[in-house]
Amino acid sequence: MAHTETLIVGAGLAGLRALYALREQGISAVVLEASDEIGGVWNHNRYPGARCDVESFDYSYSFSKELEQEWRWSERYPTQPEILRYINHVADRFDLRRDIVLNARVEEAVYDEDQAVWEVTTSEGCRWTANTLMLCLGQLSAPKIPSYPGQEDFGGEVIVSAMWPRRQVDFTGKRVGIIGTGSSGMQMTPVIAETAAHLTVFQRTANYSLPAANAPLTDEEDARVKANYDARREQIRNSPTGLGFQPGKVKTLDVSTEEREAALEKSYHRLGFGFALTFPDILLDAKANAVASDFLKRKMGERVADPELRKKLVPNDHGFGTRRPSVDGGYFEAFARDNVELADIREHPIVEFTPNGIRTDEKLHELDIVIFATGFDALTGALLRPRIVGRSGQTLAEKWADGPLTQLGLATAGFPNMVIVAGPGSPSVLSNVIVSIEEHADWFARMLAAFKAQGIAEFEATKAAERAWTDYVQQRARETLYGTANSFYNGGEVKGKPRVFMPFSGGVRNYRQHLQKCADENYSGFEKR
Ligand code: N01
Repeated sequence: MAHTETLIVGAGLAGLRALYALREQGISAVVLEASDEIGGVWNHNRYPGARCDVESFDYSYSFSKELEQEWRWSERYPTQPEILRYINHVADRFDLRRDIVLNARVEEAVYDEDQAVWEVTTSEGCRWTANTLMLCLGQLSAPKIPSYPGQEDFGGEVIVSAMWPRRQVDFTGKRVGIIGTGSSGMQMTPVIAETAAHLTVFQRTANYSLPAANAPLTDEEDARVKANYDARREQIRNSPTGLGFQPGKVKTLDVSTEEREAALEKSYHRLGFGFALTFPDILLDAKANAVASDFLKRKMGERVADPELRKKLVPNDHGFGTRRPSVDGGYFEAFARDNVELADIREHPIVEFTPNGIRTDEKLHELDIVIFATGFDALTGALLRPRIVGRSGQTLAEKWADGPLTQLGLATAGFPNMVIVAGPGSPSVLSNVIVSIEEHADWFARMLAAFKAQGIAEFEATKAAERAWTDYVQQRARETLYGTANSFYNGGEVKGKPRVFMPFSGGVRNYRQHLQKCADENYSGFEKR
């Protein structure tokens, strides 16, 4: 059985960054990665058109000035292959691979209370012990795969967008069906439409989307950003969502209709997600939200010529931002093509798969390839996949049966020496996640170094602290409109999942202040032994 001070689970953006941070603090660490490649979601989501909807300059690590200056992004919004190249470059550049074990899926982690160590077993039967277990398992990394009657008899191919095969999938001459119209489905639709003989998009819920305004990055823009990178990072760290956008100062209904329209129009054309902050109350006040929602519905509608289709493609059952919106590159326009068809499965649900395709209660859609772009068991799904056993034999799944409980989104009582990076209770999916990852990685590394220096062998979130923080997360969420929709923020994406709002909606800057206070108080809310 091998031993390390900290065992990091997952070699995505979080795991690599955590390894770097721990090394900087002189703490030994090993990363266990289930796949045969690093990269996490950027390794698995290789579907056509996959790209990040956060700008390249901001969806990148800030820990190394050299890295910032050396790396040249090619487009405003980075594609999946480019992000994966970046992650691999970072691993090589900082010699991270020597502490990464591939093909090592963690199946079980059991806390040994006598020794104050975690005993970890991988699918290959390898065993590790570690003083600390650090979970870097991602927020949207456990794919949700539906199963329909007759699916096993389908004669074509079924592909899951989040488990995309490494080989080239050729759509030429193929009849393709995409189930799901979240970011993944919306991104791949216009790309697949270009080569498929016929594409059917099966939509259950119409989604808000803004045009991506993607463009190649010129040398001038690259130089301009790199000359002022520190200021840009600072702005990002001090913005509510870690994207650099500051909320407008005036409330939506406090300006004239003309001013309102002009402000929304300006955001719409350039800001992507910044649109939600055009006015400070868009996600807080129902009337303000209705204004922004109506504006976007009009914009989306203008992109669809056919009135019947427009009615279906424009959302009508939730307000903008109450579910995760998309930033798309030609999704609505794709439906103007002769080879693209919308199947509204709210109106005509899928009944079954047949050997030739998918039958709804309206008709049979003949298909050669079906793509499940059906999303994830968000936030808790990946954390609950391994069997994690804390004090007195309690599993994490048992502990979180009614929803996740955390002290500051960092750790949970009954699971000593275990920490979670960018998971529930932290800004996580409501932020530019790389900002949240870096914040946690550095904070945990400093905490573990401090505990090591103080000779502390065991730390554990207190029940009182996790109750107070979890209540506070709920309270902050109640101040917003997030509760008005079913979403993967609140467990609405998986049948039977506890309906609890999971991420911290108070913003990254506010969250950092909580982290700072906790550290300043010698890690209050944790028992130390
Ligand atoms: O998943 P989603 P996603 N039958 O959960 C539908 C990040 N991301 O992979 O809404 C039929 O958003 C479901 O319908 P409904 C980003 O954070 C980022 O697209 O449940 N349909 C919905 O339409 C994003 O938000 C990027 O009614 C079913 C869709 O599948 C998050 O990942 C790119 C169904 C799932 O949408 C998730 O995005 C990609 C069923 N049984 C992803 N089950 C970028 O940075 C689910 N659906 C650009």
